[in-house]
Amino acid sequence: AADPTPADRFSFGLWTVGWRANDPFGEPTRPALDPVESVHRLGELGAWGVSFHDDDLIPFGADDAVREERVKRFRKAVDDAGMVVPMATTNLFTHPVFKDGGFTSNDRSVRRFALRKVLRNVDLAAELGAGTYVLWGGREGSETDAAKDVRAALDRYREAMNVLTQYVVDQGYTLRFAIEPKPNEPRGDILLPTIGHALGFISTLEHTDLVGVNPEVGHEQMAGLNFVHGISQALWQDKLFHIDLNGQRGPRYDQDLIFGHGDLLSAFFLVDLLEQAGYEGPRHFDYKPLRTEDIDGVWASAAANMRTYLLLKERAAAFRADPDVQEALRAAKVDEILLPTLSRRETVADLRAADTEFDPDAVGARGYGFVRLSQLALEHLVGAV
Ligand code: 3MF
Ligand code: MG
Ligand code: MG
Ligand code: MG
Repeated sequence: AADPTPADRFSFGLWTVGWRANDPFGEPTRPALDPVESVHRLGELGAWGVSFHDDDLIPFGADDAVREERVKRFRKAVDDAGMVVPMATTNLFTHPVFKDGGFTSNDRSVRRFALRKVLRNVDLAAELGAGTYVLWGGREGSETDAAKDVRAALDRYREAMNVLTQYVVDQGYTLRFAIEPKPNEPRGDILLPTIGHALGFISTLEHTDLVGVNPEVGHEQMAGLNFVHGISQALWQDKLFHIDLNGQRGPRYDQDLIFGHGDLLSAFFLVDLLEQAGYEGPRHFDYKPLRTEDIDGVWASAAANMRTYLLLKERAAAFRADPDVQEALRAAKVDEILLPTLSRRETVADLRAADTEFDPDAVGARGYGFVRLSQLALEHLVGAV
């Protein structure tokens, strides 16, 4: 059951396995990978989809002939592998032109160029049948508060989103957009740093129904936040359009570890949540194969992401099915939170009248039994049950 199949809806960015392991202090340790090779290998490993940035596929500034040829080869590889392209995105961060941002650069000509770059790749995404278009604004931000009028930058961000959503409506595309929050790196501070900031921003947009979030495990954890809580709220607001699964060890640089290789307990509860909630989107991995690895290690790392997800899914199902767990959940009143706090037709006066029946000292003295529940989860996770 830990062997992935397309029914599991696992997908990978071309930039993940294709990362050549250059970091701020060191040169690449691996040769470039042909996207066609990546598609075939990922397909053989049981992945269902591949996603891409425009520049992963078509070199920045390539002419139309090169563009057409690259797209054709890629499309053929995806078809031959029996795979799909569930998501596409734009590189608005590598080229120096984007050093002060894309949609929110102080330079208006850069903002116009960024929009043209996105629009062009939105057409390609629609052509390849993608359902989601991700926007990670890695360069939208600042290092000094003297240099950015954040309120105006948010106006420009919103303007860009309104242009893009109106464009897909006008073209009759079925694409939806997903904003990917990140607190910092590469900018000192990035706009829309967390799921919560992004959800607040989205609520101000013209086509708010067409825009959701693409949260990444490590990005929320870089901000010290609980990813399971963030994903829960995104689901609760029907805004979890896509997800970037990976691993991170607390607040530090963006590690992009294999899924589960960071906070494993959080990964367990995340899989439990996604499966319980019936999340139907892609299980997309956005990770980096360790810089120490050769190409065999790259494919081993891709397989490890999927296997970890499936193992956690098995463990989470066993946790839910365990009679001891079910009893512990009841004892901990985990299901009681499903009951509305006021009964139907109960008034504030009725609520007040109930005060006589309530003994705060007695209730305050009662234990909730969360330790037992938490330990049961851990024991299922480590296979002790
Ligand atoms: C950076 C990221 C990005 C986004 C990607 C998709 C390069 O930390 O996570 O990966 O996921 O741009 O929009
Ligand atoms: Mg990351
Ligand atoms: Mg990332
Ligand atoms: Mg990401």
